[in-house]
Amino acid sequence: MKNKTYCFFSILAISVLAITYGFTKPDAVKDKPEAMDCTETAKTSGESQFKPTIENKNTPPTNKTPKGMVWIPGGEFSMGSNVEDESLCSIKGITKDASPVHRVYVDGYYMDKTEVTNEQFEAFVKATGYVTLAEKKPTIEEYPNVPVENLIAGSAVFTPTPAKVDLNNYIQWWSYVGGADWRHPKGPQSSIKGKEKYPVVHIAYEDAVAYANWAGKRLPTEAEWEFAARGGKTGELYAWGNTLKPKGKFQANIYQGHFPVKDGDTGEDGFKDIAPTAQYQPNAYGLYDMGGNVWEWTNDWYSVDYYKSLSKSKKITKNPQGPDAYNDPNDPTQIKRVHRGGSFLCTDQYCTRYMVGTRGKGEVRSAANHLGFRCVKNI
Ligand SMILES: [Ca+2]
Ligand SMILES: [Ca+2]
Repeated sequence: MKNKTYCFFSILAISVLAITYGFTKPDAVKDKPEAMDCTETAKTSGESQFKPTIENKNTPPTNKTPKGMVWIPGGEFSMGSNVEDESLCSIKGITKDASPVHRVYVDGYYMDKTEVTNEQFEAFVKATGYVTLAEKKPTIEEYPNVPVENLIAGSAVFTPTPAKVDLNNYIQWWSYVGGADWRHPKGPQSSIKGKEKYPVVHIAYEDAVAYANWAGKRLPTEAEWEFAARGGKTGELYAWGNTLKPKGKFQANIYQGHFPVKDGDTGEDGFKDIAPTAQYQPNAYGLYDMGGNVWEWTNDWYSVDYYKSLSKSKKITKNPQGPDAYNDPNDPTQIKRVHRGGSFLCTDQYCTRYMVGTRGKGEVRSAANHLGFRCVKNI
């Protein structure tokens, strides 16, 4: 375990905490979840900052739509979040990187209906012989201070804890597992046999870009991702509306029960782990799993104050491509890009980043078993 932990920090320098929860850990997290003041509805700050979404009118011929994709018209919309709390349990302040809400315009594009699946990624690997980062042994040149015996190929795997734990220390429920990769999501003994329609995981940024290039597609910008996720609606909390469980029914694969305890996930939404893609209703654009299941890479650098800088101009930002450089003051040495949508590990006790306007982030060479992607394509 010592070696694993050492590798975890030294080799991958993984940003799982950043991927999942953000680094700013408030004192409130120290409370036991059952002691928290949990609500059904997220608190938002003041008057709504959202102005109506104005979709473009142009629609390309439907017979031109690439297989497995849908047309996203683009247009003008209010981007970001004014949710005050990270969770529905009064954890303060972590969503601040998604404020203020600001006005953005994006051109139209096609987007994959689902997260990229194992069978899609396998077709790419068969055609190209591509090897993902998680499958490659880290080199001594990359990590001169790490003992050679610790340089093993692998990735981060969610490992439930035997008992309740303080939620301040994410290392308790993430392990660096040698041999974990997209074909072996939980390590060498696991496989993706029969999981062709599940999202591919253990994908680093460069792996996602390589797939997209091969497929004649690209990764979405953060603005394109959010425009699509909102489905033409204005300022709603989730990709499916304003209520977490309309008519008592979950609309996404997230986490219920006590996090991150072994057998803690009750699977009330139908799945206790990762789910096949498209198991819930699509949003208004026909997109599945824009909330939950696996986090999705976007192409933008992560900068904590990017939204603030855009909103200062008071103009509508046209086709934003992200900031010129990454900037996470809590973790300044890590090169990060934006993740969106949350995952099957997001719980209302702790991380509600399945809320459509909120943001995630991850170190570009780090992967995990709750991180995948989907692509877009220009007209
Ligand atoms: Ca679930
Ligand atoms: Ca997703």
